[in-house]
Amino acid sequence: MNDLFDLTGKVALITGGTHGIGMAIGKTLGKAGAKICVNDLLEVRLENAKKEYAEAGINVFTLVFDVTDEAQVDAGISVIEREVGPVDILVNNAGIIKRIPILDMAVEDYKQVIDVDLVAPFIVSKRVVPNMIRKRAGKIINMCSMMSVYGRNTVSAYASAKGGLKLLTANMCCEWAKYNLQINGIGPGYIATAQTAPIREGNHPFNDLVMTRTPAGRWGEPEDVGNAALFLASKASDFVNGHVLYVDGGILANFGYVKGENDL
Ligand code: NAP
Ligand code: GCO
Repeated sequence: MNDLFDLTGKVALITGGTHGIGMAIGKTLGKAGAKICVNDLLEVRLENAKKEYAEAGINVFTLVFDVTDEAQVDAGISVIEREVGPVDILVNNAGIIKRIPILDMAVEDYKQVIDVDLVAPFIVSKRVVPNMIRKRAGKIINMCSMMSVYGRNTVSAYASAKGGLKLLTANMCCEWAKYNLQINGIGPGYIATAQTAPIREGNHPFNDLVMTRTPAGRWGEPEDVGNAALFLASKASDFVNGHVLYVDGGILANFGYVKGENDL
């Protein structure tokens, strides 16, 4: 049974894996035996992450590149292929969000979110996949969101990107599953990371919404997502393709209920 989740000898790239969900995925896949590579925009983030991974017993390979820049992605992946090996597991995790009402949002802001959250997974996957096709094996995990299926006020760019990423995942499956590549998404609900800190900390009223809409009654932890990523990165998911696995404590199953109402 353990062999199903053994990633020994696999090379995994987690984009933006220097903290939050990406780091939780990196640690989980690393503990399963994968060689972990992470990139970020800032060297200082990578240096800090290297120490944290080392405390978890993981010797992470780090490099700076911007996932939206095709030339930087090509150069970065070339370094990984030369220094570590061809990428077997790609986690398109890097992402941003801008919480701005549509009428107040500059087109440039909208485009920036689309570039990082939707175009970048296209760029990085295009660069990594040829070696996966050559090897007739590969795993791609696109970091979607419950906002791949829901909208909410102020996150139009983010939901547009994550909705698109859900269907980009489906299209990657249609084109690459025949080469024994499995391409899936993970759709986290509300997870306690730096990205959600502005709507979670300091008794923010959004906390009440998350608590009443999440049947599990808690914010998710990055490790909850890391565990789902291990499944989608392992042999256990070899016949799962084009799927988005929601890790949301039941939010998508829940229309909602009156706060404080006893379960009937
Ligand atoms: P986070 O704490 O903001 O981390 C995002 C990471 O992406 C950071 O390391 C960031 O680097 C990196 N990044 C951003 N733009 C980049 C670029 N152009 N090139 C390279 N790296 C870049 O976010 P998180 O909460 O861990 O979320 C990780 C992923 O899960 C994102 O795709 C997010 O949309 C998704 N997600 C999060 C939640 C949640 O509730 N937290 C729920 C659903 C989906 P810097 O720090 O250097 O900018
Ligand atoms: C928000 C949150 C969400 C989460 C996540 C939910 O402002 O609503 O940031 O977008 O990040 O995407 O799945």
